[in-house]
Amino acid sequence: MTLRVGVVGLGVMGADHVRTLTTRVSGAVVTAVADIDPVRAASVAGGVGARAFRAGQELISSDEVDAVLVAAADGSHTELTLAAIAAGRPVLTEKPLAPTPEECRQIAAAERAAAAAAAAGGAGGAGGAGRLVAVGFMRRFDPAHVALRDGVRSGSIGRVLLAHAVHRNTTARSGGTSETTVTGSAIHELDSVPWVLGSPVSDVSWHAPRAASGPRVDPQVLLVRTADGALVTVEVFVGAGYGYDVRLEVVGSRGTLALADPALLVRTRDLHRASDYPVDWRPRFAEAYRAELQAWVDAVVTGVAAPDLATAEDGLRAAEAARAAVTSMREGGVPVPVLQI
Ligand code: ISE
Repeated sequence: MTLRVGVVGLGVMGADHVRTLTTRVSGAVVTAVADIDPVRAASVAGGVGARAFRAGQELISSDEVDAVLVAAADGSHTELTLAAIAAGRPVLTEKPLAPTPEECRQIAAAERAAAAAAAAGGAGGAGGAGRLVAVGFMRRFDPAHVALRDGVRSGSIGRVLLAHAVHRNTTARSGGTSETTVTGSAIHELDSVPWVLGSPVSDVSWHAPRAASGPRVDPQVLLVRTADGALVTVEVFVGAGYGYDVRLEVVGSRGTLALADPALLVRTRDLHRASDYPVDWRPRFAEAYRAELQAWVDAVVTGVAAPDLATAEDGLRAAEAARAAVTSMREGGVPVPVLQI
């Protein structure tokens, strides 16, 4: 079976996912795309021989797709994901699953209800074990993050004590706020760090130096404690200016493990040594996006859950941790417990 995928939202990530699904993922074809900009929808559709829709809801309910990828604005994730569940369409929603924990709970509840109805009717869930919803936390498919997770979980550095995460963008997206730095950027670490360490986030406190510039506080630092007592620093600097730079080091009782420098080349010349940074996340995580999309397609086609594919519950856990961070931001940086699910 070739999975017919519809992609809703053709901005930076949606367009990239169309390219990846079309050229680097087996077992799937993009048959429909939707965007509020009809010119953009027609252009992307024309490039891959898909049908262009103006509204995501129309694409979701059309009989031209088997599964849906939601890459539209964060504020539309809830309505589009709920529509996919209602239509019985497996859906991969870009992070965050939804901007608030309440919306994530609504999605998780709708997925459970759909799974129960399907079980009563004898049908299985597309993502395996009744799961229709997957969330685009692609760092779980980054080979370096996978190796880091495996090394930490093997006990090779002893008991985990600390971790240090750095997440720097070249330029901040326009329209962002101090809160969306947490819900739209730090959300990656609020999923990947507990995933690497194997322990959920228990509390978060928010900190910042004097604002680097403008109303959006940038950089920000989250001090995260995990349930098994590790202490993690998460620096997010969305206007760092020099390049896209994601780092993670884990400090154990017997040693450390860290993501290696992802640069492919190092130049030496005139007494200098240099390597390049990518401009944004797409080149840095190209293999992660490909592997994540392949895992999602395979899970939908076979009905067998992909172990590392983030679920609606994972999206909710990250949203609850983000809520705690934003609450701490508004309350002067006090540690705020994370509501456990
Ligand atoms: C962006 O939306 C992403 O998801 C990137 O992976 C992240 O690094 C960036 O900070 C976000 O703005």
